[in-house]
Amino acid sequence: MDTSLSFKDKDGNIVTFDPERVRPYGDTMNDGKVQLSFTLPIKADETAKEAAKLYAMKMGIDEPSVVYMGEMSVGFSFFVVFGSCSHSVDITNIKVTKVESTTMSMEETDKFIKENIGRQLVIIGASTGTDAHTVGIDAIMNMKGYAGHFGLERYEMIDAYNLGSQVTNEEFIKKAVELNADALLVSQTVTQKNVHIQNMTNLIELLEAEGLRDRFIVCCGGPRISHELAKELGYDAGFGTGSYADDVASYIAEEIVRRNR
Ligand code: B12
Repeated sequence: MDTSLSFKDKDGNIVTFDPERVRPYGDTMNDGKVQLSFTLPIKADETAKEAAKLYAMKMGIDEPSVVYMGEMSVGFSFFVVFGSCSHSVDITNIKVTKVESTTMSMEETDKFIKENIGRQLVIIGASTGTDAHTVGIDAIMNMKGYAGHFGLERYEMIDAYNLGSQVTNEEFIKKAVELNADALLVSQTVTQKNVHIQNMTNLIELLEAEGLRDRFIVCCGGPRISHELAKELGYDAGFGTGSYADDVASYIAEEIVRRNR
């Protein structure tokens, strides 16, 4: 089946969008223009500029031009390179593992919980392990929320506890039991040397060892977390960039109803 799409651009030229061969768009359809930035551990001078160009060419970028070079610190240079890429991707066969739920607004979720569960849900969250980043979990839990989406503390039917950062998995579980939590929210930002994998795996292992895994809905989130990774590590759901309190609140409420059916 031919799924390509032809249309006229602003200058009246016929251009084709082919979902089996998608390329970056710069100035015109299919021109493959990309921009990338990186740092080299060499001082910013003409040799470094040439090295950056050569590196970009080895990455498959045609006619790269260094549009910015700056000194980061002594012996380190930062580059922005612009060029064309000839590769393409076929989007017709892409399958993405997504959290199975319909995102509702805060008001809708509160109403859903009232009507279908009839009590407040206890949700506890933290940035766990050695991770000191709090902005992500605050965005999800704090009263004021993030980007126009109120956090869980604002929900009438959710009793939310934000434990902050660098919370050990042991402390986290202890608090979850003490509060008789319905759901645990783990935030992980640092992924260097796969520390997030080790830490998230450790939480599940501890829960399993204490026979508590099935007692809680366990979710995780962060800039490099996907639902697929979360499932692989034994979590119920994973949320990445661009997710808000609405997404996780809706999921937890719907999941509790699903489990009690
Ligand atoms: C602010 C910041 C800091 C602050 C954190 C302050 C604080 N109180 O949080 C400080 C300066 C302390 C810091 C420290 C470090 N940082 Co820092 N930091 C950042 C920065 C600039 C922004 C992160 C942020 O706040 N994003 C905004 C939030 C809203 O986005 P988010 O976390 O993705 O959250 C959203 C989603 O992911 C999701 N989400 C997140 N968690 C959860 C949880 C659940 C349950 C759900 C549903 C959703 C969800 O919802 C949120 C809203 O949409 C990033 C770079 C960047 N521009 O992203 C580096 C960055 C994250 N830091 C980095 C690093 C390396 C560090 C340090 C290790 C540096 C060092 N060598 O000391 C230390 C960490 C020390 C430690 N023990 O953790 C790296 C991480 C690289 C990696 N892949 O591991 C980054 C990417 C910078 C970089 N390019 O190198 N950092």
